[in-house]
Amino acid sequence: MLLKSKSIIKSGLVVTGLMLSVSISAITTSNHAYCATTPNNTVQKEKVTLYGISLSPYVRKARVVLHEKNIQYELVETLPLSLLKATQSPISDDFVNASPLGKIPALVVDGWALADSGAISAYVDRKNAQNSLYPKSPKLLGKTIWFEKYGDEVVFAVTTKAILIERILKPKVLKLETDEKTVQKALNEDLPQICDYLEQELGNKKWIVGNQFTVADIAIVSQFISLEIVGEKVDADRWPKLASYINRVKDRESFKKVL
Ligand SMILES: N[C@@H](CCC(=O)N[C@@H](CS)C(=O)NCC(=O)O)C(=O)O
Repeated sequence: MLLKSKSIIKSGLVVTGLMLSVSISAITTSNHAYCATTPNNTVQKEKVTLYGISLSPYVRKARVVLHEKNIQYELVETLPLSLLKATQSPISDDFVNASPLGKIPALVVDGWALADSGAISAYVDRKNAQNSLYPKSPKLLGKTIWFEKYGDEVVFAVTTKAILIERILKPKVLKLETDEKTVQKALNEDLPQICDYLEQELGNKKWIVGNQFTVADIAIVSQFISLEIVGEKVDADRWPKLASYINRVKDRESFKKVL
């Protein structure tokens, strides 16, 4: 549930119905506190801050995990360090201290910092053991990490790096030209391979690993959202299982809260 929003959006991008706020001028201008009750309805005592922007699929993944695990957090909007420098935007010491590589997301819990969506997801999941996003069985756990990495690395390289960054970040934020050749190759050659693989791996399963919703589902679908942001989507006639899987994952309350 959104409790408060004192956001002053410096640069807003409205793309295919999704409002994406990219705050370039100052990270402190846009803070959102998200509230969740803890599993036993106790008040959460720790202050949890997540640094990043909603446009980032890794930030999306970390936010969905926080919502899945009912952790209350504040989103402090910041671009990664490389983009803060490129756009000559103010750089916050708090963010730099929280993210050794200057990447987003980074999490701070009562002054203790952790970067990387994978590390954050594992930490958040262990904090609240109910409804774990990591299967107990060693084999299923192994597959979960495989598909999480597949989303973070392979799907990212196509849907986010070659498509979203080219079509949105480069022209709108960096004032650079889109490399349309890269976009077309990603859409017509690389994406179909990913869709073929996932369609086959899904079979008749509800989720990508076993019959349990896991961090792998969050990682994969977080990257497919990048496609939708640029107005593209998975062809449901060609990949019906994958298309309905993406909708099923997006239908979870946790995803609805961040989309
Ligand atoms: N493995 C990291 C990747 C994070 C990442 O690459 N985030 C991008 C934003 S989508 C970033 O900060 N890029 C800036 C850069 O590489 O300098 C994670 O899972 O959090």
